[in-house]
Amino acid sequence: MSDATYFQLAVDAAKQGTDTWTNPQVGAVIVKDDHLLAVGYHHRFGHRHAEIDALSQLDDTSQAAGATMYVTLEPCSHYGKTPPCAKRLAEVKIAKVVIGQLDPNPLVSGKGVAILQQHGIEVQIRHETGGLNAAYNFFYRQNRPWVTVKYAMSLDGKINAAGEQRTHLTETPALKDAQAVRRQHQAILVGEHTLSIDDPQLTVREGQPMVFPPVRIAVVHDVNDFQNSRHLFDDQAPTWIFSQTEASQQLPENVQVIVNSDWTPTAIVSYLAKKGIQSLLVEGGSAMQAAFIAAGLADEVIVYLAPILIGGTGLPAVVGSALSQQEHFSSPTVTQLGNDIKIQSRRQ
Ligand code: AOF
Ligand code: ZN
Repeated sequence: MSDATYFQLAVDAAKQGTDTWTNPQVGAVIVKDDHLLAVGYHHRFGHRHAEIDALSQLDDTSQAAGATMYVTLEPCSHYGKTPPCAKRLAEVKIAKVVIGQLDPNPLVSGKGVAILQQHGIEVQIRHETGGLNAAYNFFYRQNRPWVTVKYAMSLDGKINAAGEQRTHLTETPALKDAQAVRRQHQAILVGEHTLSIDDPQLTVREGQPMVFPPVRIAVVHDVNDFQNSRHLFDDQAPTWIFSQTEASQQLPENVQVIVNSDWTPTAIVSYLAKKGIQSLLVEGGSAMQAAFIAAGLADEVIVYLAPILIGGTGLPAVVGSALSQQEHFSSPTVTQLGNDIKIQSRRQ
């Protein structure tokens, strides 16, 4: 089989790692004399790395001598939660390593390849991600999380009818898809208007329970006005409240209040970067979303378009902050989901 085929097997294996959280999804296969000997992947944050998982599938590690490993990410060089994989590959006498991409994490970047080469291992880099780890790569290259702005709107561009009632626009297939979008982010954010009108759960309720659910974030003026939010203070996920004031009452253990006099999108994103959050989903409301867009901090926009006309003075999608100039996003991906349409477009 070709290099490309073996590499694709490693990519497919990596995708099985659904609980890697802020660690990358990584897959590795071991091949000798054109025979596939082992397939491994990083299963979960804190657990063994893909390379070690693949070695553990061999009947005997002596089989690794002279073999080629195809691995989607540069083998690590550091003592983290596990010892360095690059050294282990040298110990078991792997002859050649075909790597998808260099690791953008400065702890490793280039150092893994250097260790392999120092031990006489042939290294080939494909410069190919296999579609894996978009947020991980973005985070280490841009030093901030990837930001997605997501909303549902009617055919006449409104997210809500007039008044303080939540309007349901999309149907089950789109709602399910929105749950999958949540699953792809490490934090989900709403502003205080959405918090008080929707009392949102901000959890992933479709599919397998998540070992590391996204952090729920609410941006408010005064946390003490929201003690009665039913859902945000439950124990379903960690919750961070970005407030201008301290809480006067004790809050549940999973809730943290972080105080700052002005939680602008820039301040929010740099706080999240410091906390190692690689992806943020801004779910509402329209003023909060407009603020992220105006700050140049929307990397992707996902719109669910529902075949409903609201008319009147309903709340338009993304309203408030003006842009200094028009921004052109990528040619959108359009998906029909039942009666609704999903439109997805990224910053170019
Ligand atoms: C993984 N899985 O298969 C590979 C990783 O904290 P640690 O010790 O688990 O190390 C995490 C870092 O190790 C990660 O950011 C990346 O740089 C490197 N490679 N990590 O979780 C893997 N190969
Ligand atoms: Zn490693």
